[in-house]
Amino acid sequence: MTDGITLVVATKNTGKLIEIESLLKNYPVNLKNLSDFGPIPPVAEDGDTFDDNAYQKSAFTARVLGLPALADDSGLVVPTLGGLPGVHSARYGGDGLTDAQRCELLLQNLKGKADRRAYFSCVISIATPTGAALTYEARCEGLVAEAAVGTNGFGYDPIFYYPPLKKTFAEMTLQEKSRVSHRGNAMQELQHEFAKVLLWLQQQMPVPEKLSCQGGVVC
Ligand code: ITT
Repeated sequence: MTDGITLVVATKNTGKLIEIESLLKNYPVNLKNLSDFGPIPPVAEDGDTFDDNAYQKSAFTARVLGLPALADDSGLVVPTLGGLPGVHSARYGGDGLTDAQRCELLLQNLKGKADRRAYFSCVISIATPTGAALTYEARCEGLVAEAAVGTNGFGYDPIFYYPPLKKTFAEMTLQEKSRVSHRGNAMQELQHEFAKVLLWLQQQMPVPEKLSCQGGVVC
């Protein structure tokens, strides 16, 4: 926490929010999230790439709130399924499914396939109200497990097996996952140049006009 620059973490996904807030907690920025503000209109998230969608979310939120905003667009890419769920990860199988049902659907769709390679992709976009933005991206390679294992995390974590640690993401602590995950790695890129990013944000933000006061009258 600081009196310095405010950064709004623009996500409605609690799992993502917990990870991002934990990764930024020791950094000199006044972190806010969407629940610190009144309802804001939904963002059109209709890009074909993680990059497009991350920028749509960060730029829209920054413009609406008049504050710098950080958004994450991410998903699980399974090459043998033609890249699905990919950018559609949050809605794979339809809007009404739970995370557990989406995992089950993916397991069903991979039944009998020998190639279970998969990777998580993450793009972090930090935008200012003027629309200028910075982008960080990373991947994490692994396999789709044969069955869901573990209860931590969110989304596809129970079925994403990470061979170097011989665990699914849902069997890892928050810290373990963040050390190796797509989001953790993208955030590390940002953290490496955090001082420069803060300076950049300060330069991008409009300076409020100073009002002078004469005899108690603001003019
Ligand atoms: P916001 O747009 O509000 O940030 P969202 O969940 O809709 O929330 P995305 O459109 O980026 O976000 O969809 C990402 C989906 O990909 C997410 O809902 C999960 O199903 C999956 N996903 C992304 N990162 C993940 C992770 O670290 N672990 C498990 N699943 C993940």
